[in-house]
Amino acid sequence: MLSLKNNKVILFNPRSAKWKHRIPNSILQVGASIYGKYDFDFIDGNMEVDPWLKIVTLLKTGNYKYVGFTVMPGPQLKEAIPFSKKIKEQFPNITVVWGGYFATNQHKVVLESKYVDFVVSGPGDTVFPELLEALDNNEPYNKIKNLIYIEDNKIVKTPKQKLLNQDTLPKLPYEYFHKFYPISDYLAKTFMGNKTIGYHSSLGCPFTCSFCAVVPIYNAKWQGKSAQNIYEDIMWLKQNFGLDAIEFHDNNFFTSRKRVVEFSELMKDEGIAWWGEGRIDTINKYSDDDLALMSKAGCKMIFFGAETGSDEVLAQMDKGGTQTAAQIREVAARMQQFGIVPEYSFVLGMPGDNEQKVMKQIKDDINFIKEIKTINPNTEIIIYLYSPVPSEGSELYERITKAGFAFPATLEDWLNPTWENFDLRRNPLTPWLTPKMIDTIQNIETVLNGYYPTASDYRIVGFKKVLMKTAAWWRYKMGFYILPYEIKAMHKFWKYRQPEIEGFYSE
Ligand code: B12
Ligand code: SF4
Repeated sequence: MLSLKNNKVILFNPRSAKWKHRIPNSILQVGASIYGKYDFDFIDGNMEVDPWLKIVTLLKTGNYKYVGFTVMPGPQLKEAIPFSKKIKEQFPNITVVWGGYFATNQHKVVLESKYVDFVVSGPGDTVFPELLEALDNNEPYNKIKNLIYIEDNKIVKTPKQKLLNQDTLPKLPYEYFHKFYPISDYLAKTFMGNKTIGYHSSLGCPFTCSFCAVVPIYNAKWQGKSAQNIYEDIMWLKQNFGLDAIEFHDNNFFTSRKRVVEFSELMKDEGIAWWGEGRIDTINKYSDDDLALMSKAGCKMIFFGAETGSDEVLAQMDKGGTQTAAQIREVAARMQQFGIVPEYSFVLGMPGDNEQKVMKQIKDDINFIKEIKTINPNTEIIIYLYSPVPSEGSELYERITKAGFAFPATLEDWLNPTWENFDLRRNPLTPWLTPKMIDTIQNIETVLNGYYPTASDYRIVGFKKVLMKTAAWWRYKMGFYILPYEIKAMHKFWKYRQPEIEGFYSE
């Protein structure tokens, strides 16, 4: 039954990229949960020149009662925070609900701001419609799972829901979404194909890396849609919108070998290219036959959290205990054999006992990255500065708190540009990292991106690539990374897109 006229819902995706954005799967999936039960509008901040005007125009009709925001750390906060504040000031009867990674991991400051009424902590698939129903009928909501709210000045957290069987979830309402924003506007030309879509086939991750935002939300649980179900969605998108490439946005697409092999069998004659994120130790258990099949089925590149070349630091990160430097080398070599590009991300600047140790680790990792490039020059390297995630109670969290690190005390403090840089892992504000260390890491990153420009930015070819490589090669070979302004200038001039910040370059 559709809701009464004045109970409509707005689902808002705040702007996350300057241009060529991904389809906003978070609000699409939340939309699926209320489709047919509530009237709702999608607003994608990425697609609107003035999204606030759009929101306020709808709210002024008096037909709306709820606004749901999906919020990741970083640029999305620039719209999520001021818009929520203005909604509360101008429309105090509207219920504001936040979901997503930032909302969940930073729920305390979010709720203490007083302009967010509820945080949905983790999946919202059954929780969101239940919450709306309870609010609509003036019924208690304290029995609904995955909710965080303030009652009597105290933060209340309801129990966590077991992860649902993803095949039981409703299909994403692509056709309904299409009425608001044409799906074709999200099909991007990337290094993989002319019509690339972002698709999310599973929730959570079975591992517990101590630095990862997924862990406090999913507590080492994972659930994925079946290969058949994913295949059907993809074929539907292919038939209706001509899609020819997919970015799998799952935290860990390759968790179930059986599912990946089944999926590859289904995909092997479809001519669709794909990319996904996985773990080195998991993929290393795949046989050569599996990898050959995946390659045949269109797998072009796999993103791996390589993190560091130190076994000691890997153990400290709690990578599940099985990833080693030797495996990182081995997988780089194996991927080359099957024509799949390994995209390795490294996390530099982890806490150490003293300054010398932190610096030594950074230098060792830089040498390790160069070694990987020698093993497989096609390896894409992504460097992050270690930014802590507040998984309260964890050993790492205790350590960084003792070392003097603290998160912003208010929600609006997150809008400070230094915290945006923190979110983007450009400047982690961690007390054990000196400016010299940050410079060292960022300079090597610039030189590396000069000598080995990412293959995902397919505009950097021909003379651009040659010029950049020439400018960077002597620095790279001599290990001389200081002040690489000439390379920075080229990156700026050619608008080099770092995939880790805004996703793959696309048109
Ligand atoms: C696609 C994506 C992006 C896209 C943009 C997405 C967009 N919204 O437009 C791009 C590439 C731009 C991007 C960038 C960044 N991202 Co990002 N991104 C993702 C990714 C891969 C998928 C998100 C997604 O679509 N999920 C699919 C939906 C269905 O899942 P979901 O969002 O979790 O939604 C469910 C629940 O959370 C909840 N829910 C979510 N929103 C809402 C809202 C309401 C109202 C309700 C009720 C419920 C609800 O219900 C949903 C259904 O169950 C995630 C990792 C992941 N696998 O989720 C990282 C992730 C969210 N990103 C992350 C980060 C850090 C960033 C960056 C800040 C930095 C970086 N380089 O990684 C940048 C900068 C952000 C920016 N520019 O705004 C982190 C967040 C970590 C943290 N500390 O909280 C994640 C978790 C990746 C990771 N493991 O580190 N990102
Ligand atoms: S394997 Fe990846 S997604 Fe899973 S906990 Fe570790 S870093 Fe997070």
